[in-house]
Amino acid sequence: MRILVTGGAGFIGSNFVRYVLQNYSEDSVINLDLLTYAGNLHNLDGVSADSRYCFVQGNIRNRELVRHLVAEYDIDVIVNFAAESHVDRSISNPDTFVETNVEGTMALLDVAKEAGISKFIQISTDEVYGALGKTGYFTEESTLQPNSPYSASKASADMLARAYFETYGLDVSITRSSNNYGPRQHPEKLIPRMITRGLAGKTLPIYGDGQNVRDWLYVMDNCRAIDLVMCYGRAGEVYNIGGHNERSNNEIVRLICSELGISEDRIEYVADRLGHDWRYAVDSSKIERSWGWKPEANFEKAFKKTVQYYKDYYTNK
Ligand code: NAD
Ligand code: TDX
Repeated sequence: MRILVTGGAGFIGSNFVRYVLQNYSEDSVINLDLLTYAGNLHNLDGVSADSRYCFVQGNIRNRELVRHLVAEYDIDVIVNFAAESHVDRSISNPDTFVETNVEGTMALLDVAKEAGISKFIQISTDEVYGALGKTGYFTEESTLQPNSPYSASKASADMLARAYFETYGLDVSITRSSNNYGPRQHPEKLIPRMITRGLAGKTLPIYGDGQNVRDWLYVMDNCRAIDLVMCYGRAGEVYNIGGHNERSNNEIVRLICSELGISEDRIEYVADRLGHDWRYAVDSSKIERSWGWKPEANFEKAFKKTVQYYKDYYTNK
């Protein structure tokens, strides 16, 4: 397959590019990424020399460019990771979230439709379902109730993707995963932020009372699931991907203190995020039933490895 990956210089996209090149000797990857503040070509160190890989700097909103790439490289599949992905930034500056996440996805869908692309994977998020209380799980049938400008823009993109399937018959599948952790994540996000601040001797700012819960999924488990959806996903369907691994923010930050050997006194409780979703938890029984996928990472081991990655990356920089 010839795969157009968008946003492949970011966290999940770069892990996915590596996953594909390592596991499929016949496949090639074109990586279209604008290199915003969140894109980092170091995430692709060691990949660039592979003759099956090509990087193009550009905007997913640029239809001409996307059209050209699809024709030039005879693309079979588009996997759209490109997005503005940080909730806090969406609260202070929502415009770019609509531009990239909504208009950008629409441009890709348009080109895919025109070119007769055989598969389009929209990478979405569990945040489109809103927030949970102490009990319950998001299923693929849960109502979309996005609470932040970020999740509202992702939900809008999902609705467009659905409409392109229903109206034009474009073969679109949508994945909605829970919070990913692992190597190559931008240090604005909880886990790398706490590790890098911890290493720099700074405070560890937890929003509110730190009791908010996220369902942590190792990034390579997500890549395996996306690969299954890319190969076997049914047109017009949504697949939830979760880690069965709920942790409060307090628990995560305390674990980081213990891994770094620093005092929990460094934790500082700061003003809460506006509209802060209390709990996310994903029911991924559909993808488990469909193809036997399960999260395989052992959290303790994968978390240790993740902390070590950031320690190495930021001390060797
Ligand atoms: P990221 O912010 O690390 O990477 C996003 C990438 O997209 C960057 O390389 C950036 O340069 C690129 N990009 C941004 N705007 C672009 C544009 N207009 N044109 C081309 N490239 C552009 O994000 P991530 O954490 O890797 O998330 C990837 C996708 O997965 C996103 O769609 C996000 O909504 C979704 N997601 C992320 C998580 C998570 O925990 N990180 C969980 C669920 C879903
Ligand atoms: O400094 C912080 N302190 C803090 O308490 C940061 C950055 C975060 N938090 C809290 C907010 C959340 O409850 O930690 C939790 C995780 O925050 P983020 O890392 O910003 O992730 P979240 O808001 O849960 O969204 C993430 O998961 C779903 C990704 O950023 C999204 O792109 C994805 O869709």
